[in-house]
Amino acid sequence: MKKRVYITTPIYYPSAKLHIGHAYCTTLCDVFARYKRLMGYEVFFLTGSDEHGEKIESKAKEANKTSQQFVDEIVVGFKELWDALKITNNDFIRTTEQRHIKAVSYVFSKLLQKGDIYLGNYEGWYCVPCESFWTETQTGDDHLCPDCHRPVEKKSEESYFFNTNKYLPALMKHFDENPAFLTPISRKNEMINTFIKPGLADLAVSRTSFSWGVPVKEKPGHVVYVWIDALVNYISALGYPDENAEKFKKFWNDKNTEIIHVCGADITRFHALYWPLFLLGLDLRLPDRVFVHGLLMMKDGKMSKSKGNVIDPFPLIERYGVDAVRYYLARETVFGSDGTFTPEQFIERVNVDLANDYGNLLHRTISMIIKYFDGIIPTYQGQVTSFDNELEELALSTIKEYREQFDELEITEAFISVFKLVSATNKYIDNTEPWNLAKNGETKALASAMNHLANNLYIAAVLLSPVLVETTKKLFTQLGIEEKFLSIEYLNKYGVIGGQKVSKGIPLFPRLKPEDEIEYIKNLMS
Ligand code: ME8
Repeated sequence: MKKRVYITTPIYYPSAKLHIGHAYCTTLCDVFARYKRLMGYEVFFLTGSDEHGEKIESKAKEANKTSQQFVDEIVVGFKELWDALKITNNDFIRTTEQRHIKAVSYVFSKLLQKGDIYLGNYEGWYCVPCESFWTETQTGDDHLCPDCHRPVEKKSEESYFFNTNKYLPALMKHFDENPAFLTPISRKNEMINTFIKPGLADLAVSRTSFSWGVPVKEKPGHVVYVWIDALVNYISALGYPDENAEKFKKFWNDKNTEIIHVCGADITRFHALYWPLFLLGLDLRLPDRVFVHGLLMMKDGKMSKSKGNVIDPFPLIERYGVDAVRYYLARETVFGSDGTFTPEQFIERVNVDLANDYGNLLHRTISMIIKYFDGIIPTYQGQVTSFDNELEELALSTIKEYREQFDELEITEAFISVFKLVSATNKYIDNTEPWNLAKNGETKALASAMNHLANNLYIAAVLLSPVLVETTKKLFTQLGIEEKFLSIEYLNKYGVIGGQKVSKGIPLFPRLKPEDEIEYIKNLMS
């Protein structure tokens, strides 16, 4: 078992404010990072901003700002969003920082010296928003970008090229030997069929038509292609090119560290093909996993400013709380599949899972413990009824299943498992009928029921703590559980909770009125 994890999000373009799609990726990575920390791993979790390139340069011009001023302002908003979402990144890398620029220059020079990069001339169709060149066949008769479907422009310029075919056999070997390297499997097939089989062209890795980038020091007038620049963030943040830097040694070079890159389906080829090829050129180790998540759409298709269907996460967090937003993102769309954001589903998730199933279970449990046991959780007495037996078995198997799922980045599935446990615990109240046990003076069974309810709530709370970052503390407070119990250590054995004094608090998640809230969210789309 590896005891260290390095997890990264894509570094987003500060060309506009971030939307719910970006929040989706970063939140899911944060949930994973928190899970691993809960399991005792040492985690390094990185996010950042990809600040160079033609698109940013032209946006800044439009706004009458220098490129640096422009990105500085937008990046403030990135950091505010991550604060609001309680993202626990260990570092935030900006590609305009000196530490990064130094690494990009080094990488370019090294690949040039090795002969992996050569000077040539590029002619092709260029998509400015995607910063990508395409061939005649790829853009079709209408000359549209095959990725974003916007018009491309014909361009010819002197350019450096990266010799992709030099390391392709080694990369293919890596794919074959490491089935988990690129998942979900559909993404691997897509890469092989769309890019490898037709033949991977050499990649243009410098530009001369604009200047907002890392200069190629060997050739004035050239700047390093934004994708080399961007991908290098994953190592520059660790101190590369200083291979003796503490973080680099620990989180990249040490084979005991599991390196996981998470990215959206729109940028798979950069992470699964070009990045590993560059790393092979640099004689560096390849990541263990590239996990590709799906894209969130809106009902009317792709999110876009021009369609006016973009959702800003801030007002959602303000109105419904950070945990509701985080939970919705983690639970609604299976991590790895595409999804659709709808206000209706958002409200339903919060109401059904969080307010009804989870919040209500806590509320009912606390009320009964106050009523029947003066607010003190009875201690664990083993399995008194057959319902106790069943519930304990389910709790223990849920913990196991949850861990297996989480380790495979099946984050949504892991939370589905926890909510099955929550539902079964609600059902346990119906089965044991504590009010009848009280009426009939069956104190031992009643005490056991209260203890099982408290223990199951506790287990669910620990398992949900990577996503419900505020609620877990509230639940602990209401059940009188000390903070030190927020640890996986105590979950090995059933029945650790007992003897605490509970207290009634405000509901964890107030029930929302669907019509009003759906209207409210619809009005947020802009
Ligand atoms: O591509 N649904 O930056 P970017 C889900 N700078 N996730 C979405 C999404 C949506 N609708 N829209 C965006 C870049 N994302 C480069 C990355 S990395 C070395 C350089 C998420 O600002 C998703 O993770 O366009 C996607 O891959 C990423 O944002 C693209 O962000």
